[in-house]
Amino acid sequence: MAKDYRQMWESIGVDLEAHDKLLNVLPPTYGQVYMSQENRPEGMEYFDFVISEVHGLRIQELQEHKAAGGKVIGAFCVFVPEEIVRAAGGICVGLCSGVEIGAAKAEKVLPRNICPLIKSFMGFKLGKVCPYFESCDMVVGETTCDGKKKAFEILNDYVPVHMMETPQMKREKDKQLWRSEVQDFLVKVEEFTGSKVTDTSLRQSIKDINGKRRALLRLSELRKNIPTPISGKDCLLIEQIAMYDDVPRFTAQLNALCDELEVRVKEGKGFAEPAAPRIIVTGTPMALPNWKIPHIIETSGAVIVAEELCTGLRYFENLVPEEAENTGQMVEDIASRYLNINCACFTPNEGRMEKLVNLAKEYKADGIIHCSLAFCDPYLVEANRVENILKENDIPMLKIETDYGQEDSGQIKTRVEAFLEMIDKK
Ligand code: BJ8
Repeated sequence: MAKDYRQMWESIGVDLEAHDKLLNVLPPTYGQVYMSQENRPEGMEYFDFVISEVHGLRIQELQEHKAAGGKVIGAFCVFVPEEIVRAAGGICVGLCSGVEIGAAKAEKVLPRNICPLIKSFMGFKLGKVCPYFESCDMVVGETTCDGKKKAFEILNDYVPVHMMETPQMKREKDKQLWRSEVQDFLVKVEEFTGSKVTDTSLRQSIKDINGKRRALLRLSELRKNIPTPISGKDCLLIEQIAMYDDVPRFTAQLNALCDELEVRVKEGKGFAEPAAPRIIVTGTPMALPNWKIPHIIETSGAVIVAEELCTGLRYFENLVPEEAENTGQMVEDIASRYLNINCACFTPNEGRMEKLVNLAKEYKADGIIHCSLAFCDPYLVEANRVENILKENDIPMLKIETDYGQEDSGQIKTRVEAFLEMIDKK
């Protein structure tokens, strides 16, 4: 980071000592995982810059927004409709929780054997490590999995949490419930920000967020080419940054990168050899800076062509219609768009199975790697169903269960290499 931001971090309540520890880990990891890649597109420079300033410039922007009377609202799930926050003049930031930090503090209030993502967000908050978390005026929680749902009750002692009841099924009555939750969220955001959501502001916000999704979809389309013009690791990074960067700036930068990638495609330039095995990763979200599995896959000779993850397609597929005339209709459109997300917290979750089979065809994938965080019941249990359906469709799959530690990296690498070898012989 070019500038010294310590004063700013201290003023928002960040524990500088704990924060230093986090910053000491990030740059070497980033250098090792990202800067070691060869032949990266020039347009990645912007995203490298964003990471180099991850706790600097963007936090400063959030603080300026707050100083001007704006609110910052944090979210842990792609079910939180960011259109509504933006329409009320707020900034919605996806809080990441992709690193083990503050575990000792988190374990004082949570069981030891809980999903690392939940432990991480609790550790971040109790340890006052994350300037994004410390910038949030409110956090939006959801009733997706049990662990998160109950953890939000505890989190509410430290930061105001607004809970949204996310249904577990997709029947008509669940859709109605979800629509009313989205409507209540709009009212809550209006009260909290003191700004009315108008037809005009909501329509514009829908267009802005759709613009971001279109750019991400454009990137995904380009990855269907053989050879794919960009690494999966770079795409995951872009998808992670999408959750907290300024919306129009991010969209413009990503579109510029896509322009460059289109030229690469025309010239037949790829990230890897055309014969490199093409892999889709699916499972639990890979929150920043969790790049462990993608790094292992792509340093084993394969290329990741899509992420069926919440830090991936689930975040940006499906747009909200832009033609609605009034806020009521827009709220309905937003609710239906979000209820299309195929999270394993739903039962049944057939949409995810169909999606995976189709993605494998569309992206000409040779195999799918199912990555689940330890103790995540919804994804770990659903992995078996995914495996059966992929088997029926003759799509090879490897199942990985892991956490944020690096101790199992060697063992996972051996399994990934064996999987790639098996695909190669098919
Ligand atoms: S829409 S995947 S972001 S809930 S990994 S905390 S499920 S025990 S993150 Fe998720 Fe929304 Fe679903 Fe996506 Fe629980 Fe599993 Fe942990 Fe999880």
